[in-house]
Amino acid sequence: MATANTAVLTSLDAKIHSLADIIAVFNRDGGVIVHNMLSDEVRDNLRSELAESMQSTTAGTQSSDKGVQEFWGSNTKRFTRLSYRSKTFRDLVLVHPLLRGVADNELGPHCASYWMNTGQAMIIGPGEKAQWLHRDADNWPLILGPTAKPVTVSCMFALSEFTAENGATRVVPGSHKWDDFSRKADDSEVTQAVMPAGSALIYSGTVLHGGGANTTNAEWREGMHLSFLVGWLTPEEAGCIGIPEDIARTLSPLQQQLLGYRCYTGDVKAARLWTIDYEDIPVGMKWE
Ligand SMILES: O=C(O)CCC(=O)C(=O)O
Repeated sequence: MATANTAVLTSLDAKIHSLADIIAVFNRDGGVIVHNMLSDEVRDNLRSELAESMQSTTAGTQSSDKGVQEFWGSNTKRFTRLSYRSKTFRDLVLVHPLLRGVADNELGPHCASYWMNTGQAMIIGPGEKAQWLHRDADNWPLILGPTAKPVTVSCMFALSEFTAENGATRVVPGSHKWDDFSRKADDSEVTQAVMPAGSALIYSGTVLHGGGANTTNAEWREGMHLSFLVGWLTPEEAGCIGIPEDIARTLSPLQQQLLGYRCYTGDVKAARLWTIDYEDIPVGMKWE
């Protein structure tokens, strides 16, 4: 007999609930839906600044690796360099105060600073099948496990409405606290982050999740992922290569640091990572 589905994701509202409320649910469930993370105006600007890339990017990967092909999805469009492609992204999403509040709380105790792991459009097209469930911290397997410290925090912004049919992210609430990370989730433990446009799913690097199947005929689910990573680990995206120096020079120190235009220093005596000439990265450096 099939087991009843008991998996639930809690929805809060950025206009009503405090950061402490959001962190409490995030800690309990490993994921929380937050409504009103993006205003209509910000979302419209993001969509129009990213429209050309959304159109011109072809679905699926160019990699010949079968694992990458399957993970990516054959009818899913992905692209990064969002800070280069969109001023609204770099000014209002990359430094989103609520998301940074969650990341400060989750990652702050384990690093001197964290940086962008990746900012990635994840646009799931009709006919796409469900992605395998995974943990974002799978990227760093030697430090993944039930007793490991958190190293990454992720957020999936809904640029269009996320429905059960168009591929809303599948999540296994509570799986960040499992004693055994090799355990497979039962169907009854999986729910979906169904949410209106402008909302976001903020989730732990150790919660099981994956893109949902898109069973619609013509709807593209427009997701925009942003994740942060402790500054002493290598991120998924080469953030600073993705944004030219002439734009980087105009950004705030925080934006520069999140994008990898600053060195990592501070939590261990004399630790200095990601340097040039063993100095902080001088934006606008002359290449001689
Ligand atoms: O598209 C989604 O909803 C999630 C995708 C995901 O988790 C990933 O590609 O790492």
